[in-house]
Amino acid sequence: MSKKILVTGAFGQIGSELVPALKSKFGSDSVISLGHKNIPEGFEGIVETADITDYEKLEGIIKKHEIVEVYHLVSILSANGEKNPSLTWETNMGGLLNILNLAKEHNLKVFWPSTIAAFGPTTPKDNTPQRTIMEPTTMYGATKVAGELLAQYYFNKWGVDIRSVRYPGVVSWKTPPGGGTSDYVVAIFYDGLKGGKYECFVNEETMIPMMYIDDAIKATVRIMEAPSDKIKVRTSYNLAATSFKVKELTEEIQKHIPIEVTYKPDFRQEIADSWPNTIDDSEARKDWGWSHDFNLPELVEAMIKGLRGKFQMEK
Ligand code: VAH
Repeated sequence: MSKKILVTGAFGQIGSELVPALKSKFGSDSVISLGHKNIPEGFEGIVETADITDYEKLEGIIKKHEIVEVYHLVSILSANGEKNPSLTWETNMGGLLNILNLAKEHNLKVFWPSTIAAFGPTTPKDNTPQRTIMEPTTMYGATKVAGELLAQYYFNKWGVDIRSVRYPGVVSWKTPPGGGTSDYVVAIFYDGLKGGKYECFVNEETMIPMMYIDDAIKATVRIMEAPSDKIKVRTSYNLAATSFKVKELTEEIQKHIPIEVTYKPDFRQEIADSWPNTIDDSEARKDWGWSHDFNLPELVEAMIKGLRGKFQMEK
């Protein structure tokens, strides 16, 4: 009997690529995709619908499918989070608390992503250490710092086997840009390929840690495969791949397609400026063998190839 895995937020940016990766690794019937209001038409697979703050509904799904592992991806991200901070707290913290209590009651193994948005303007910006000042200025960041401490508490007090990484800005083409600040890196490709120009909501000097989706999925699967005694950090591991300024990204894209980028910074500039430039992820590399594959050139090539295929199919 193959193990049963629940993915919450299964239809978001990470989930829409993690689900196929888990299916190919463990078999299609192993993966149960939990959505709420964003389940795509014609999705092929086992789907459940629930509000992440509904404990009873979630417990029913855990029992029905005999779930043993949960990848808990539901989160309201940084930009959308500032539009409704109280909903962000309720969703991000209420959801995580439900998953932690279910894990405690049903002996579940859990993955949950934190983010480099858990750092703030007082955090050392270059080669940000694993343990450092964490005073984020967004509600999203506050929920991630609180979530990291909650996860560590459940591990220390009840032995809940929850593992976590601090994702950088994740870059992918399968889902359109969402409610994140880092989504400018996705939007530049969408608009660039569609119309040859892009108006960027942060300035050309903006530089934050980024990661191509394949690396993010690789880290997610790898940390969950690691033996428990290798996981020395039970808040969340720093994770990094590459960092680049918007102007460097534009120059790299222009090697492949003509694109004109203009700049009109908005409220997201202040959010991006509060985050680190580069991250020290040496503990993840030491403890559970993390390594990344995509630097800026490879990321740009993969994004252009993927989107060309996607747009071709949509014609
Ligand atoms: C966001 N994509 O922009 C997320 C991420 C580091 C950024 O956490 O909110």
